[in-house]
Amino acid sequence: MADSAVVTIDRHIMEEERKYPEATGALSNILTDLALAAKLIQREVAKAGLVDILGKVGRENVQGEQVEKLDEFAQEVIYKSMDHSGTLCCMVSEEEEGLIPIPEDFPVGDYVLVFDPLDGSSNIDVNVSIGTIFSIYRKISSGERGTLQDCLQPGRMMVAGGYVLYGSSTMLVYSSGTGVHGFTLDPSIGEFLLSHKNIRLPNPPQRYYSVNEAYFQKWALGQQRMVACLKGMGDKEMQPFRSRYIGSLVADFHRTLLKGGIFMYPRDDNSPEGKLRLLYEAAPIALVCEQAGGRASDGERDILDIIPTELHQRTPLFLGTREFVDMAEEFLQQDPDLPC
Ligand code: P6P
Repeated sequence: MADSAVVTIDRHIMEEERKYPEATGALSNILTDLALAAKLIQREVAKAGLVDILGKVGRENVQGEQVEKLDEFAQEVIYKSMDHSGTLCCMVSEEEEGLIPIPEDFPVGDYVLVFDPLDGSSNIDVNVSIGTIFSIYRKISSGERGTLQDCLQPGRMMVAGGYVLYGSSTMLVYSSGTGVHGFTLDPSIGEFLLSHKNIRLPNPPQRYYSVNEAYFQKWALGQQRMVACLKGMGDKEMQPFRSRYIGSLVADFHRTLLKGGIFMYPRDDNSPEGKLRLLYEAAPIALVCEQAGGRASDGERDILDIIPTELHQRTPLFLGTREFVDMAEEFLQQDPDLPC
């Protein structure tokens, strides 16, 4: 296909589906519905400063975090875009404590949607890029309607995963296991157009490290030594790194995907399992990262190999350029008294 071709996300999804003669079209419908939900969310995010959709709704979500009005809006949009499609057997959301069943009077399907409707929502009021993160699994239980067993699958079982970044432009980036493709929303025609075909982490990478250094004192020694070395404060000659940290996972990862480097959200004394959630933050981002030639680890093993035990379990997260993630694991597993 000529690179100048104008390819909408719907056309791309259909062309991907044609590669699988046995495909029923259900996965395509889910992805198409998610693209529609993204457009509806983007419309509100874009005018957030103008209408009364900023600020908080005065309640906490299951995470104990203040729910922003846009969080609630995004949750509702995705739920209502997906609940009647007959493609899902259940859903899991960052905003809801338990499994979200499909309403009794709606048809059910063979897929599970796990999503964070609006990650980084604490950044909404200051106009920092935020994102929607999603992952899709096949139902593995025998029943018609989804169960916890269907939701607690390792990332390796994901059939598709990705994110929407509401930034200077709105992009939908996803993988269904055959590479990573990015689509940029053209608001003038309301279409996501293929703008980044087969994204690969760059080689050589930009030497960016991305971590919230405010927690330095709470980190394990290996984590402290690594960041000291990345800053040129160790006694090992190392080509210098530069620091970039936005504090919005999708934005920090998207930069890492396009430029290279390493993003880290390590465990610390206050958060022994880290802050980020495995199912709907780390795992879908890890799929995209691996499919683009990178690595995603919890500091000891691949994120996609972790078998979840709880819907909202947290995990430390190190992802980006393969050699940098490998280096992070070495620091974390090394004797802390070794020089950098
Ligand atoms: P900290 C945003 O609140 C978020 O959930 C992620 O998007 C982001 O990577 C992380 O938290 C930032 O956390 O502790 O650096 O403010």
